[in-house]
Amino acid sequence: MSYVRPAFRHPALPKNDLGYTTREYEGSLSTLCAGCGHDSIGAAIVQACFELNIEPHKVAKMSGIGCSSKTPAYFLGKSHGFNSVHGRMPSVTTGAYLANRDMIYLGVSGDGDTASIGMGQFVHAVRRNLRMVYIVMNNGCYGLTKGQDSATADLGSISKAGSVNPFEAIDLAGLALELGATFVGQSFSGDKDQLIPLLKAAMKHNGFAFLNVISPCVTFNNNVGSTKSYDYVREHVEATSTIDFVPLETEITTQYAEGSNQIVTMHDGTPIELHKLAKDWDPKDRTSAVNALHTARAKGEILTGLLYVDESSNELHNVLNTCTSPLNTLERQVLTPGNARLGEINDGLR
Ligand SMILES: Cc1ncc(C[n+]2csc(CCOP(=O)(O)OP(=O)(O)O)c2C)c(N)n1
Ligand code: SF4
Repeated sequence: MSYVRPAFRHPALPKNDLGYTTREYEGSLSTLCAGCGHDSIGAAIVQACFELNIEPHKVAKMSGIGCSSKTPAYFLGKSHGFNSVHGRMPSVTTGAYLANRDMIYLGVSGDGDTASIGMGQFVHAVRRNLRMVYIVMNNGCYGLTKGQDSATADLGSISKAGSVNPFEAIDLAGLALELGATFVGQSFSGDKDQLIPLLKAAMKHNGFAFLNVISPCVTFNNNVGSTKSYDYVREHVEATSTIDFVPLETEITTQYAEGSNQIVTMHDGTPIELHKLAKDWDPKDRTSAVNALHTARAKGEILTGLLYVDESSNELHNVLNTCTSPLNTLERQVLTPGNARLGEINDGLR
């Protein structure tokens, strides 16, 4: 069986401003189980990058280990990629980002990859506010190693084998908010109308953009009693808002009832328009977002949408005042300025 897509494409496929069709943003054929939520998230990434007119070579796909971490092979086949070690995606991305701030970093992880072995790495990436999109494809289990409960499995959730999970779940969106994340969104792989604009907004964010996406594992965690099955999630999802991503040059003309919509301006000036569904929640107020999450959890709901955004986010390179050019573009003279300069630096440290 070949996993390479045929080169044929329909001549009438729509093109974006760069003259590319979605084919230029696809990867090789997926080897995941048919119906796996992860493939839907990959398809949403393809569509978001197509709509944002992103040059594929400007993207670096970073991942750890797991079915989720395999997905970068199935989207953006013309982009850079680094499939790292289990739980180590954040540190590898930090290194790449510090060496080259000009790329768009798309980090893909699983709930096992992030909430267990990679937890220490994850919290520091949030804290440092590096400019990346961090997507957790959250199925509540370790899909690649045959479906053991992960640390995001809900208390009382029943596995395919019939065992009841005795532990409280780690809420990654809540944790990211507590740690000071400057962009926190939550979504469902089966809701591409919400996921695509969320991904676009995340890619425009000037800092760490966290997206926790519930992504059912059809093979090991889609049974009755599982709180990460398609049926359960569809029945319990509660959207905080719907989002319209407004291209920079387009005037916002739609009218909504007062108090129901809110404009968020991304770093490059791009406005996104949130149509709020929950009255007492403000996406620019961290405490309000934390409260909304707690309230939803108490009611057994899964809150989705853009939960929180800090428009004035100050990303890592600005904080560290680092070199503006990618390190691989620096000439030898800049990298080795000579003994006189070294002497000045040493004198400054005495
Ligand atoms: C250091 C190390 N420990 C354990 C494993 C085995 N392992 C591979 S994937 C995985 C968990 C995958 O779960 P998750 O990150 O949730 O991704 P999913 O497959 O569910 O998408 C584990 C424990 C490994 N590859 N490396
Ligand atoms: S085992 Fe689960 S997570 Fe892995 S590809 Fe299959 S459905 Fe997806």
